Amino acid sequence: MADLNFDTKNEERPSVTPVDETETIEQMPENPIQVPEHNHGLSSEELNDANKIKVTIADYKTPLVILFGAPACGKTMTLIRLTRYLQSKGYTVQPETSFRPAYDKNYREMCENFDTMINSEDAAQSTDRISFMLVQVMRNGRPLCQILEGPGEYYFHPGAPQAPFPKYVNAIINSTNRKIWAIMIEPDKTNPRMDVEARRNYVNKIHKLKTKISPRDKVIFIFNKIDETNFVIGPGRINYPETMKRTKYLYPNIFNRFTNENPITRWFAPYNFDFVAFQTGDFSEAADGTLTFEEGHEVYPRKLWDVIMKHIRG
Ligand SMILES: Nc1nc2c(ncn2[C@@H]2O[C@H](COP(=O)(O)OP(=O)(O)OP(=O)(O)O)[C@@H](O)[C@H]2O)c(=O)[nH]1
Ligand SMILES: [Mg+2]
Repeated sequence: MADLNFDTKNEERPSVTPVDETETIEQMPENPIQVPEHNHGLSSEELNDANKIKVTIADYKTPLVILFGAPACGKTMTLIRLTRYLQSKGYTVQPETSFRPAYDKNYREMCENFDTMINSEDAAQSTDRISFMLVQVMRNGRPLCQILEGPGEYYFHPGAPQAPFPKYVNAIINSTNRKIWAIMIEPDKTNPRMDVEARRNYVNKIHKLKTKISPRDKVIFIFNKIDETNFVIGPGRINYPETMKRTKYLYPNIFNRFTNENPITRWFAPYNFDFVAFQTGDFSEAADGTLTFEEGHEVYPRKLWDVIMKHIRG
């Protein structure tokens, strides 16, 4: 049984597995597992075994942009910032309702309240509730790409760094969609779970991923939380050489598997990925303890979107 299900209209694809709609974690308060707030919506079976997680990518032709990164590196907020930017520029960004099974009430509510959530200033409202999200970006009714956001722990778990990817991640890796891997990194001291050892282990996980991704896929490294570094000269004006140097220091050997092997182009383009510095926004704690979000400068999502579009076009 594949965890990644495709459009049932296509006979050759595995179909969505029927599920017991009554089985929700809300109805199982006696569940002994400590469930992180943002995993609400997963069935008890999925919570007990990540290999049971079911996702469906109905559109297996439109390219997939996968936000890949450790817990709390900023995947959800990146999706939110990018969505806000795209909507302000006249793009349609809408969640794919079929992505999660019907028992995931949390997902259904996220789909119904997507615009409100995207525009909320309460950062926790969005990041705690959004666990899985697949959105479609359209321009003039034409789909351009789908952006996939998932819990970081299923890509890299600092407490279980050797854990293999759950089945659904492998299924996404092996899906027929053309893929753009947006691999996220961040400065040190911005994420308590990502200490020196965790960052080294994360590099290993990225290398593992590299062995699985298709040569026609593209890779973008997103250095998020750039506002927490000294490399910002002005909005969007980044000291890129220093940011790269810092990345190599914080994540030793991270780019080793991404060197450009082309004998001609490698002299002026040593790597085969794009590198984008990013800031989703400013986060401040309000008097009542809630974390408020103020979106960052537009230049960041604009540049990121430009790079994504470059890869979508070819
Ligand atoms: N300084 C700064 N902090 C950020 C930025 N983006 C995200 N953060 C912080 O990182 C936290 C986690 O962001 P999320 O978007 O929820 O992270 P995530 O990768 O979705 O995390 P998981 O869902 O647990 O995998 C936020 O609550 C912010 O505190 C940024 O651009 N700058
Ligand atoms: Mg998240």
